Amino acid sequence: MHSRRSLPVVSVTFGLTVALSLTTIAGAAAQEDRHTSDNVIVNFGSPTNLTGGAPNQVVVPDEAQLRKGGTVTFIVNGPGHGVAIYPVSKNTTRDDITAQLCAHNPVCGDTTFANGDHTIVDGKGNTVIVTGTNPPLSRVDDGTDRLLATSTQTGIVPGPFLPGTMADGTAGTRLQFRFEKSGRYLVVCMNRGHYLANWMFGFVTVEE
Ligand SMILES: [Cu+2]
Repeated sequence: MHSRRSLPVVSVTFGLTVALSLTTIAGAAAQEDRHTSDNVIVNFGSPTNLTGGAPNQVVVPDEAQLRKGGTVTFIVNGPGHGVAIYPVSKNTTRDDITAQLCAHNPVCGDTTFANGDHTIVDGKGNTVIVTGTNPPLSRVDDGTDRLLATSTQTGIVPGPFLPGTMADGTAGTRLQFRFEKSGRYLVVCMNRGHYLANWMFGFVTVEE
């Protein structure tokens, strides 16, 4: 599989050398590396605040860029997190998503919001996640078009959250996902309070 995949790369490189000098290619590649790469680390939970609560419930960076076929390694920090990945339209912004989550003033004041039924749409208005209510759905857990879910509910049993890096230095879950298709992806915490009330989500953009 690896050798088959590498063949087109060889022929593309050969084609480019006819038109461009090797120096130009190296320069272009170096420039591209500043924006995209094959492997990216994303902290799922703040790496500097491991005790939980809203300050921990962030994705760092909340915008990651990747080449097609590359991987994101999620390092889970702090308690109570589960990772889910959904494709969204390329024009979807962070503001598009937060506008549909619990309003912050400066934090979400509506304690029942996270247990309500919410439909999250992308920048084109297409439905991405329908949460349903809790109970019975104690996770953000819509399987439609989802690429990954670490803590999904089976029957009436909610999947456990992932062990995260702890304040005593205990290493948290390392979870690697390979993005085989270009596009834009929404990565959300499956913990209803983290995502719906405290906006724990980020994006991965995968380029050709
Ligand atoms: Cu979380």
